[in-house]
Formats: sequence, C-alpha cells, structure tokens
Amino acid sequence: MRVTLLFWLFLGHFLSLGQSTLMVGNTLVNVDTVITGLDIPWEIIYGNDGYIWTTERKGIVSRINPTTGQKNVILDLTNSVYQQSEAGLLGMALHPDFENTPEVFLAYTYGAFNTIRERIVKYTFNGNILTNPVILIDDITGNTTHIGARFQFLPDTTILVSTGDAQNTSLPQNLNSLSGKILRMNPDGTIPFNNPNPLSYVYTHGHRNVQGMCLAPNGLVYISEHGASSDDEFQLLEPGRNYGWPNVEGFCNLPGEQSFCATNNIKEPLTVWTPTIAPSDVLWYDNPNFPEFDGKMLLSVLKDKRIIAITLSVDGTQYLSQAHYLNNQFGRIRDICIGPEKELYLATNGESWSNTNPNTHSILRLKVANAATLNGEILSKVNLFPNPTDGTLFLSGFTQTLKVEIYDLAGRKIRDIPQYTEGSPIDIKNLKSGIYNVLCEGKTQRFVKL
Ligand SMILES: [Ca+2]
Repeated sequence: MRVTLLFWLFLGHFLSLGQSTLMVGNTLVNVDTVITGLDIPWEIIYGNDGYIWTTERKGIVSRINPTTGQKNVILDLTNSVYQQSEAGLLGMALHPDFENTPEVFLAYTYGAFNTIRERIVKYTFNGNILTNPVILIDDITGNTTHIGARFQFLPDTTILVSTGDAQNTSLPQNLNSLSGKILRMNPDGTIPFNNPNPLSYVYTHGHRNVQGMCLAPNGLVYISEHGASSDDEFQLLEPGRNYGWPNVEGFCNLPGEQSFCATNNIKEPLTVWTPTIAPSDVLWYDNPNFPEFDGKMLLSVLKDKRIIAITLSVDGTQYLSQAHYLNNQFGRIRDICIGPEKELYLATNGESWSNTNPNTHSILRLKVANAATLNGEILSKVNLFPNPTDGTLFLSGFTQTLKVEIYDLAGRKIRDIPQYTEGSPIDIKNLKSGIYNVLCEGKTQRFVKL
C-alpha cells in the first residue's frame, strides 16, 4: 500500500516537472515546466533579450532562462516591500525601446507611518542587476488588497498603470485621489500634456481593482477588473471615462445605477461575470496554428483557475462570446506572456488565495505540438517567402510534393494546389491586398499580399 502511494506520488512529481501533452479544444499542446519553486509570480514578460522577466510578490525581480530554467535575481526588494495578503511587489513593464533605453518600471506597496502606500518606480538594467531607482509616483493610498498595479505602454511611449480602491470606496470617484484609477504618465514620471486633465495623472476613474490591461493590435486597450461579490468586468478603456465603482457594478441596469450613469459619463463593461471569477491578465493572442486562441483576447483567471478566450467583433468594440480552457489544470493563473514562436507562458499561483503553499508556484510553457508528419519524418516547418509579397509566393523546407491550399480570412478557399513542389512559384498577383492563410500538412501559416 505504501509502495503504491509512493509510486503515485513519484509519478505525479515526474509528470508535474516533465513534458506532457494535453488537448486545448482540438489542438494538441506540449506542456512543460520552465521553473518551479517561485512564490506568487505576479508579472511575467518575455523580453527581447530572450529571458522571462518575473516579479514575485515578496519583492524579487528575476530574469529566467526559458531553456534551462535558471533564475538570476536582479533586484531584491524584500526589505522595502510591504508584503501582506495581496500587497507586495506586483506589476512590471519594460521600456518599449529597451535596447536603447533599458528601463524597468515596477509597482509595489510599502509601509509609511503605519499606513500602506503604493509606489511607481523606475530602475535601469545595467546588464546584471537593476540599479538607479527613480521614484515616479509616491505615496498612493494602498492596503493589503485592491492595489491594481498592472502596466501598459501606449504607442506614444506614455505608460498606463492601474491602482485599486485600497478598500476605501470613497476614493475611486474622487479625482483628487490616485487610488481606484488608471493613471497615465511619461516614462520620466511627468504628466502627459494631453491627459484628460493636463494637471492630473488620472486617465480613467471609478475602478475597484484592475489587474489586467492590454493594448491590442487594433489600437484599443482592454482591461479586466475585479468586482465585489458580483460583476467581474471585461472593459474597453477610453480616456476620461468613469467606470462606475462603487456607484455602478457591471452594467447600468439597476434604477439607482441608471440615474448615476446618465450624469457621470459611465463606460459600461463589454461583459461581466457573476458570481465573480477573479480575472487577472488580459492578453491578445494571434497564432493560426492554435485556432482556439487565435485572434482572441485571453484572460488568466485566478479563482476559477482557467484561461478564458474572448471573441470580439471585427472592430473590437463588442463582446461576442467566450470559451473556457485549462479548467482546474494548473491552479490559479496570474499572468501570461508569449514567446517568439507563439508559445505561451503561464504564471501559476497555487490552489488558494491565502497562499497556503508558498514557494511552490511555476512558470509553465504551452506550445502547439507539431503533429504534422511526412513519411514518418516530422515536418518541422514549411517556410513561406517572401512575406509580405507583391505577387509571387514560394514554399520551402521539405523535399516531397505537398498539397497546398490558400484561404482568405473569411475562410474561402481561393487556391488549391494538389501537387506543390518545393520552390516553385505561386502566382498571386490577382489577389486583393490583405492577409491570407496557407494550409499545408495540417499547419496554417499567414502571408501578407501587398
Ligand atoms: Ca449593475
């Protein structure tokens, strides 16, 4: 009996650390553990340097090698950070031009005069560690929960950061408080001249606790927000708008809410979840080899322990539907980032909000399995070139003749080549400009016709 138990414990340990596969909808995905033994990894970012930049809530910033799993601590703030409950070192952002401007932005809580405050600070990466801290915004009212702290850079190199209501419901509607807001600043900490109020960091207000924020390729910013006992929200961000809390929860559907909404420039959510699910990261994903996630907005979910894939309208302004994946597979999922081959990394946060098993959390990698085989040989990659193209397309990377099909984005087949030989030209001069899918050996790739 004991031997059997040990066997299963060992097997479970092996499976948790080794590579395995699982089906996400109809897509076969390889799963492996990049690193384990972390303590509440809150933010993970796949840097242009090929490392996964990670914050742990207790106050650690590290660069993790995604191949070896080696973790190099580049900043230890455990003596500066106030870490209790949900508070601690939370969000992080890297400057968009990191090669020339190696700046790292952090949001964390600290103690001052027996109160909990929140700070936005910028460090410089010197190639080894983070140095030269510059406090950008200080003394924001904080608490043990409801702290926000998710960053997003905008194309004009201004930076958004969320703050929570700090358990004080009078703050989100008070434009003189920086709590319960999304703030916008320049990377040097100054207020952008074109903020809704050029004298204020406040970009939007009426927030309870925004923990997900994403600039999508369509130029729109989406956020996720924690409701109280109802109405977790998925929202479209518009500058100067009021997101309602605490006067409005979810949609403007109750009589008291409707009168408030009519006079307070309220932006209603795109969709809500009741009872609450605790959504965290929001991320746009694009990968035609992963149809369940392709062209979707992904949400990592803490309490309900899953990934939600949201389908939006073509113009991005309407919620259409959602699908749930990885249900209870990996515990609470805090954050997501994407690697150069469109592989997904998930930061897991254990099974309980109260972190009953610290230092057991992981970064997992999910990568579409290459199921296509040819004469028993794995067909690793079919290359399309040139891409974009002005009229002739070539495929390479194989020796046999292949069946090749070209589809437009509406799914209409516009070319069918039953016997394609490597390197032969495909004339597409008569196609309209736009994006097309090429299906070959069960894999889809995209090209752009100029
Ligand atoms: Ca409501």
